[in-house]
Amino acid sequence: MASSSDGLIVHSSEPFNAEPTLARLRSSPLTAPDDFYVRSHGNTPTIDPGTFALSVEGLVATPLSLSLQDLRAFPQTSIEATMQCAGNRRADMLAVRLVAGDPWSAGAIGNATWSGVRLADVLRAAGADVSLQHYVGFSSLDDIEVDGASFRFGASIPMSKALSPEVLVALDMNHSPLTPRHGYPIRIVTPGFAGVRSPKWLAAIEVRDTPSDCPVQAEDYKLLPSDIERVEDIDWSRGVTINDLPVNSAICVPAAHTRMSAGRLSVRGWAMATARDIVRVDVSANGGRSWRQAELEPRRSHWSWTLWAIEVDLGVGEHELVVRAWDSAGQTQPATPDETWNIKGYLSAAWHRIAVIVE
Ligand SMILES: Nc1nc2c(c(=O)[nH]1)N[C@H]1C(S)=C(S)[C@@H](COP(=O)(O)O)O[C@H]1N2
Ligand SMILES: [Mo]
Repeated sequence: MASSSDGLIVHSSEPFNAEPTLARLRSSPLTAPDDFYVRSHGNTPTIDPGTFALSVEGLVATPLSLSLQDLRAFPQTSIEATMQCAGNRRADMLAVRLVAGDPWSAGAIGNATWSGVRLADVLRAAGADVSLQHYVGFSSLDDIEVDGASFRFGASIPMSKALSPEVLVALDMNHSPLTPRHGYPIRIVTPGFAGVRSPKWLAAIEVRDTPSDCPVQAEDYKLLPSDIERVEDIDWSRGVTINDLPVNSAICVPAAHTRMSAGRLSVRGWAMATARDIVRVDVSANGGRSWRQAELEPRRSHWSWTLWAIEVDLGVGEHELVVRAWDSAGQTQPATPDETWNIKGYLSAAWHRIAVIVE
């Protein structure tokens, strides 16, 4: 694993996949675009904003072709929302048994203010048939190659989610135009769903009576049962489409394997339960034998993460710091990653544990 000049931890350079260090991630409630993880399946397309047009098609009364100016003429909305990859924290599952995919630490998550047009407004303008049996499909301009097959990125969300006011056709991230790596000139932002349902470099919106048939939707980002232990044995029809994400949390500060002298240590991190509130964050300084509650920062938006902090006193020796979060339904995280192990390493959300050494 190499570090790029801009300081992200790079898992692969082509396609570009990288995450910030956890200390950097925790340094601000709003993640700057340069600190925000990048998960790309293919190239970063160069798109001419002057000629760009978004098409809206499929089960609609009036197909549309919308320039960036047309999109800016719709009512504009901003929403602060956390985006998280379904593969975030995969490294913990990899430590249990081999999994397919990049070994993300706990940094494939970021929180930003997204601005643009409500997807529901665009669908309404096209006279979409908004039956709740329908899906809204998205196709993008990046080229992906997997095992010799080439295709463009595509994904879909159910109509019920597409009509929800938080789902945006976004033009701006933290009040500046999207950067190329994050989808310039436009992307979908689907708060509360895994990042894969937020297509970057969006080219077309299609109202459909079936989910997208792009392999990204049809053959990937599904939770497979644990008896599928090898990539060769994957049968996608046995997988469940991943949309919303389980309650999760991580310790960002201190870094794992920090050495310090005895005394007080500030422990800080993130917690996330997508659409639900985080109601409690427990921290242990003895591997999970006893717990204290961290202080929660007020949640800034219904769709954003909850940042937490706690001070612990540590004597000489090696200590295992652990965090687990609880959501408003009383759900918490599994103690170990083998409880939810799956061959693709998705939804890795076990108690996050780090060792610190006090000398
Ligand atoms: N067109 C396109 N959109 C995409 C992807 C992609 O590879 N191509 N990756 C998806 C995945 S898996 C995630 S987690 C998020 C990551 O968004 P980011 O790179 O802006 O953090 O984008 C999603 N949208
Ligand atoms: Mo992702």
